[in-house]
Amino acid sequence: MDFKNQNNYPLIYEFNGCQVEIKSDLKPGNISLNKNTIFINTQPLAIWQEGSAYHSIVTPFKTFTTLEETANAAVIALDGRELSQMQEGRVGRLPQGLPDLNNPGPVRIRKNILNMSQDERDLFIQAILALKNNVNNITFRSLYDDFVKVHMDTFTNHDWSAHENILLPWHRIFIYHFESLLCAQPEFESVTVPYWDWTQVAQRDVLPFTDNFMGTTGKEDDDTGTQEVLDGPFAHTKGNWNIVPDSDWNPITWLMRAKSSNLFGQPMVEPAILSETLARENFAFPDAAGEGFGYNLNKKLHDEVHNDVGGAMGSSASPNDPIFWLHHCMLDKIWADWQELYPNSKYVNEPEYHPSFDPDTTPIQPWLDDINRHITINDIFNYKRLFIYE
Ligand SMILES: [Cu+2]
Repeated sequence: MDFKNQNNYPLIYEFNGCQVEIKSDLKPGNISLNKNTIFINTQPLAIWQEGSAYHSIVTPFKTFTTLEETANAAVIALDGRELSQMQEGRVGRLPQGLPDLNNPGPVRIRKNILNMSQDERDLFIQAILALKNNVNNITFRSLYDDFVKVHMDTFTNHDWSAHENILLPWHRIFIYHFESLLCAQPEFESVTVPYWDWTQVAQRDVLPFTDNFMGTTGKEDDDTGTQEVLDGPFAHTKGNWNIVPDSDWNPITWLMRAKSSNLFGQPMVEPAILSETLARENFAFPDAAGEGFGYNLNKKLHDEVHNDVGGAMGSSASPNDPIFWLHHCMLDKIWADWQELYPNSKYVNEPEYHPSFDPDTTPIQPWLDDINRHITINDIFNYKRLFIYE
């Protein structure tokens, strides 16, 4: 172990017009987020160690061997911007690239993962990895990670109602926006987000839990609770899937899922629960059958699959697990099926949730803020001009 710097701390110096202060050395291998060691212009820089390498929240994909290198790289990357804005601000700004919904282009066809060819599934994976590698030089996050951050922001912006009153409309536009970026990439024009029917029994080596699609479960004999997914394209060990810690999120950089005993051997949602949900004609409760379709779907189907897959999927940063898109696409398909079953159906506010939404006028956030696009529930209620389910 190299303790040669130990006597140099605390250390204060000027670098590129910034004052850098390094208060003390860090104990090697400390995986938790540290905001007490490096300060840039007196603001704490969130850093962590993985093995003997240092990372900082400003340059999460880079590794450094000393605290000075870590601090200096952050100063260069900030390029005059304030650290507090980078770390705590709206770094999850939505990327551009959502089509004008009045002029959306060709209708996209979304498929069941079981009905895709292996080439189509490979292309979907490659398109995701390409977004993950497309690092935005404003946010220092990849375009993929911008979507993760926006999803995290829904839990601190309750007026967006993304997991309450407008779970389905919010995620419909969220998936559509993500899909728009996937297929805007030149080699991936044919890519759409597919759906995973989780009323089928989940099994190892059965889609989506295969080594060439989503990978399988978290590490089995795991006393340390790392829950690390070790196979598939999103295994951290393959080098393509580094999860970006957030300054308020545990700095786990690998994809986590539950163990196989939680995942496999039964359907995540019993088919009977899906049919009971589709039998609810009213969107909101209460109706004659009790709770309405929207509430049932949110509390039973939606939550159940997030919790069963576990790990990243059980957190506010659930899009860190790409299975998120397959799950939410399935929920959206169920909503589409319900719309077919009850053609006169409308979106109705759930009485227990606030704020309430006027489907014609209330803008869905954060699209209005971020890309100055006024999108209402009714803009996406008629989904067939945007996409259909095959
Ligand atoms: Cu969500």
